[in-house]
Amino acid sequence: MSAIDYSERIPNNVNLSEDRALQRALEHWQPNYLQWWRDMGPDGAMNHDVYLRTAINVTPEGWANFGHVKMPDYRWGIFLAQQEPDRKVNFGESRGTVAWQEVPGEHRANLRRMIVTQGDTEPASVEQQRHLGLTAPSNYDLRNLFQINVEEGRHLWAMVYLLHKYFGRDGREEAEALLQRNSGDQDKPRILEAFNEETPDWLAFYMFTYFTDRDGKFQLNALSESGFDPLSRTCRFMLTEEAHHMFVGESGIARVINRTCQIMKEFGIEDPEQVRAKGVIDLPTIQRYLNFHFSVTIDLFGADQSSNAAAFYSSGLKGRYEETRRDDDHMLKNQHYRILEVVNGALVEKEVPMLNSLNEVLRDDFIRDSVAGVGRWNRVIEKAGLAFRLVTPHKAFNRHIGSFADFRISPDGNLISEAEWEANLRNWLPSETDRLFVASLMGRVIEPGKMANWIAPPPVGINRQPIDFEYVRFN
Ligand code: BYC
Ligand code: FE
Ligand code: FE
Repeated sequence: MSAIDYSERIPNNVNLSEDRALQRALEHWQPNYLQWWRDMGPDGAMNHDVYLRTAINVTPEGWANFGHVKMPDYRWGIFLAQQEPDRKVNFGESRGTVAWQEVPGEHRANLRRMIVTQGDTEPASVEQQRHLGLTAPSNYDLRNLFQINVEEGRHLWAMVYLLHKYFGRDGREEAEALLQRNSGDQDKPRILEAFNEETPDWLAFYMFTYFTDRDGKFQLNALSESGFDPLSRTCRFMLTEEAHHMFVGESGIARVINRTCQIMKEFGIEDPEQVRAKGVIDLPTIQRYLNFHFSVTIDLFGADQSSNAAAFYSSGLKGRYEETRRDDDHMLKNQHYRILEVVNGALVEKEVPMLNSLNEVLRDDFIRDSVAGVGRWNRVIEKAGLAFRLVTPHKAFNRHIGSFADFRISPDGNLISEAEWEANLRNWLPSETDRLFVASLMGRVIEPGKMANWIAPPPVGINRQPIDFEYVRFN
């Protein structure tokens, strides 16, 4: 069952044609999805021929092929990773029992909520990115944007399949609602805060795909440990697509930094205003964007102390990052974890029950992974012989979720007054002026091989094609 059937209206490897009721329900949802894609998907791009990869197999070897397609004709489908024989529930109270192929009644509400939350982020990101095609820095980048967009669309399909197949009428209603909420909408916003922010320019886009898609990596990894086997298999396949999204972010920022450093060296300038005058993005602005996207993204892990997180874990629904590779009892009942909290005007460590801290555990894993890539960006600056270094802000900085939300904390982790916060805000987070400056650089460059002035070319093309390949053709 690793090959995918493309002869059906909805490509799948789940034998959809054998479940006529489900097939009908999904075929009924499909035109609504396509309507949403036309209304809320990439602006003005429906007729372009885009060099996209399409999944054709769920085994790691040769799982995708590439070719020019118009995005509305992309074959969004339902692909589950191969079933592992004799898979067990690997953590929590039911540890050791056979993994569930149906939803355990007592966990139905929690499971639905998690699937809906996961599903909601996918179309949200497409909505956030819908105007970026109009200001792409190159034909190559434009293609990468659209590749990410169609795959996030497929991730929505992945969650909608689970809702339709396993949650009956309320699942179908949730699937409809996923097309009705919209990013940033006053009345019907997306569920999680970061997905209601704007992604107004390409610096924001690369930061988003570096940090926020990485939340996807960690959440999907935790869900791929689920005792509910269909969720596990769905998420495992989604993760194979996710790697490219983070690559676009990491390499995108590296190219921006590379170009800025090149100009700084060439003209022997360091002053941000002088750097800006050359039409490239100064490093302090990149730092402020980093601060914003990092802090908004770590909010996505939820509160540091969460009884929801404990319940999701104990009931075997959501594990830790790489749960099955960890060497402990996978119950965590009497274990503890150190979290930070504010006591008498200072951040102090406190030992709390591990089960309630699992959001924090995942956040800390995410932070370690994020910091590694920031180190790679710094090597680009170092190679250019410049002293500037990017840093990830303290995890308590600019938080809106969890125990730090009530305090003002500087990027280096000091509790500060409201006045100090206000006085420094424009040094720490992108100001209106920063955003206007970055926006002023965003002109559309689409001739194959050409790059906008503010970004270096990528080292290699996509799927071994040259950098000046016509990744997107315009009609
Ligand atoms: N914004 O007990 P807590 C991706 C709410 S990204 C707004 O800590 P919990 C992608 C929370 O709902 C991966 N509200 O919550 C990336 C709760 O509300 P109630 C997305 C928030 O449930 C890029 C209350 O605060 N996947 O795939 O333990 C492009 C107390 O919080 C937020 C998932 O997130 C927030 N940031 O943790 C495309 C996986 N945080 O009950 C795609 C599924 C918390 O008091 N979701 N709240 O009304 C989950 O596992 C959990 O829902 C969360 C939240 C980890 C998100
Ligand atoms: Fe996704
Ligand atoms: Fe993604």
